[in-house]
Formats: sequence, C-alpha cells, structure tokens
Amino acid sequence: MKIDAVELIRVTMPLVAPFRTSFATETERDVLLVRVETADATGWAECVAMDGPLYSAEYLDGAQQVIEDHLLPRLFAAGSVTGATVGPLLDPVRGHRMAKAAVETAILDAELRAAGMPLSQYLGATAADVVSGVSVGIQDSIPELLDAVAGYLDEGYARIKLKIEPGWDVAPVAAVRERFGDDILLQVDANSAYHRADARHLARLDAFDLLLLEQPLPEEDVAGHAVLAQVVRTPICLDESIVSAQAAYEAIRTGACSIVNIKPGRVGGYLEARRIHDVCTAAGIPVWAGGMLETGIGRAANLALAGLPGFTLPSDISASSRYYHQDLTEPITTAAGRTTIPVGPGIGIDPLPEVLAELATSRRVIRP
Ligand code: SMG
Ligand code: MG
Repeated sequence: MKIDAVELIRVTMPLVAPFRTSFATETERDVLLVRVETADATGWAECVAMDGPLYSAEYLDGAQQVIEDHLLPRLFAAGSVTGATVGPLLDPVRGHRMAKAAVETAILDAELRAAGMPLSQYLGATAADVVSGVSVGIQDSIPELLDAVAGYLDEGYARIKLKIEPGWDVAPVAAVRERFGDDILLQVDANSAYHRADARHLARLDAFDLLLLEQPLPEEDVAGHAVLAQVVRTPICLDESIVSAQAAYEAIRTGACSIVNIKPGRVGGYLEARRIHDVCTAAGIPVWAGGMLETGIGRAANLALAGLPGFTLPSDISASSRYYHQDLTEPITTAAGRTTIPVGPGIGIDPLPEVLAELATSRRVIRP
C-alpha cells in the first residue's frame, strides 16, 4: 500500500467535568488525530499522548514532532507499507510508543477499510460487545464521590474504578463499599503515586475485596510491585509499567502483577497489544482494556481489541458522554453496562466532518 498523504489534526475537546488523578487535573483533552490517505481508502487513528509528560514520558507536541521528523520519513522511504510492516520499519526509533501506535493504527485502518475487514475480525475478537466500567476521578469530598458513583451506577456501568493517591485511598474506598455494598465490582488506580515503604498502608485496602490495585508504584519499579505483592493480598495490576510484550512477560515471570491493563497506545499499537494479550493468556493472567479519555476514534479501535477472549475483566471503555457532550464521531453508547464493538471495516467509525471543522485547532498535511 502506498501512502499518498498523512494529515495531522489537533483538536481541543472540553470535558464534561474536570478529571483529577494523582498526577493532574484535566479540564480538556488535547487530541492528535492521524489521517492516512491511500488510493483505496482513508485511515484514522488517535494518539493517546496527553498534553504534558505526567502519565508517562510522552506528550502530545513531542509525539507530533516525532511523527513528522522521524516516523513518517521512514515510512515514506519504504515506498510501500502495511499495518504489519510499520512496527519493523519504525523499530530503530527508540520508545515513542504512543506516536508509533497512532501512525500504525491509521495505516492498518486504511488497509482494513480497503479490504472490507473490521479491525475486530483482523485481531481475532470473538465477542460482539464489551463490559464497560467507568473510571472516577479524585473528588473534593467523600459526599461528592458518592454522588458521582451513584450517577454512574444508575447509568448501568458494570464496574467502578476509583482514582487514588496518598490521602485519598482507604477512606473513599471504605465509604463507597459502605454506601453501595459488597456486590459492586470495585477497583482502584494510583497512577504510580506510592512507594515501596507504603506497603503496609496499601495492605489496608485488602479489607474491601477490590478486583485489583492498579499501578501503585513508579513505572520503572517493576521489582517493587513484586515485593508489594508479598504484603498486599489485593491482586496487583500493572498499567504504566507494561510498555511491551517483553515487559509483560518479565512482570509476570517475576511476580510483579497478576492482572494486566492493556492500552494499545501505551505499547506501540494494536499488534503489540495483541501480543501482550497472547503472553498473558498463555500465562493465565487476565487482561482488560484501559482508556486514555479517547474520542470515538480511539474508543472504537479499543473496543475491537477488547473483544479478544483474554479480556475477562471489565474495561475502562465508557460511553462518549462520560467525557464529552460532543464527541468527534457518532457517540459511543453503553447500555446495561455493555458497549457494542463496531462492525464496519477498519475501526468502523469516522469523525463527523462538521464537528472536526469546528473543533480543530491545526491541520497539517504531509506528503512523501
Ligand atoms: O478513558 O476512561 C478513560 C480513562 C481511564 O483512568 C483512566 N485512565 O491510568 O488508567 C489510567 C488513566 C490514564 C489517563 S488519566 C488522565
Ligand atoms: Mg491506570
């Protein structure tokens, strides 16, 4: 497949409410879309890098620069590409997995649209829909948290994930359990806000029968998670630390996690994400689909992956309305805690041209 042009589109999306984690408070989502044009089809993807390098080292302006200066020149030089050859062609560039994922996904989408094949089918998905949980940010008070959780449960979400940090952990978890009972599926995500010395404190969460404790320690401290797992009974799930199938293999082998969060953007794309799924499934480790406040473009592709058989825990793939009054696509909707996997070719969804025209802050076309 020959690439005729790549367009990089920046969009600013206001959030319905601020989303606070242990590392930042987001009030809008700055989005980078990649549009790949070939003779037979147009492919779309969304880069999951955030505005600042706070979730991980990558950030949006850096991702765009790497795409323009280092990734696209290598692909253009190759002359012809497919989704499967992008990874090897970009391998000499170290890191920058979020940037690589966006480029690979847009090319794969174009290829699959031309072939008339849904991404879910290409990846080997066996499900028609995905169980949807919701991620609840850190709130100013416990009553506000309980109101927020009540609202999401009313909407039918099948699982609640609470963002935690030192000073906002045991008390909010206890309050949610007390108010909503032992039957709701509940888990927590620290975004690496703790240290090994907090092990005894984190073990207090064991009293609340959580599905998992996500990324308590820094990204690089994989070994620390193995130490923590000796003290804390709640299953440890890694997110930021799992940057590749090799990282997943090592984390599992050394006892650092018993569950893995898979975000294709974090690991360099859907093909590496599927390899992580396969490594985990072979080792008996359950996986689930994470989220990065994606628009419908990113959510649709994540849904395709989350249909693979190893995705046995509820996802962070919620409805468009969780974050956006106006999504870039037709809204993704959830019903009774489930979200349907798109059935059209490729990622199965397109940006709405008039919404894109209104919200785009910059557009740049790059040709070979
Ligand atoms: O898409 O609903 C979503 C976001 C889910 O909590 C979520 N993502 O660490 O898992 C995570 C965070 C990363 C983004 S926080 C700004
Ligand atoms: Mg996380």
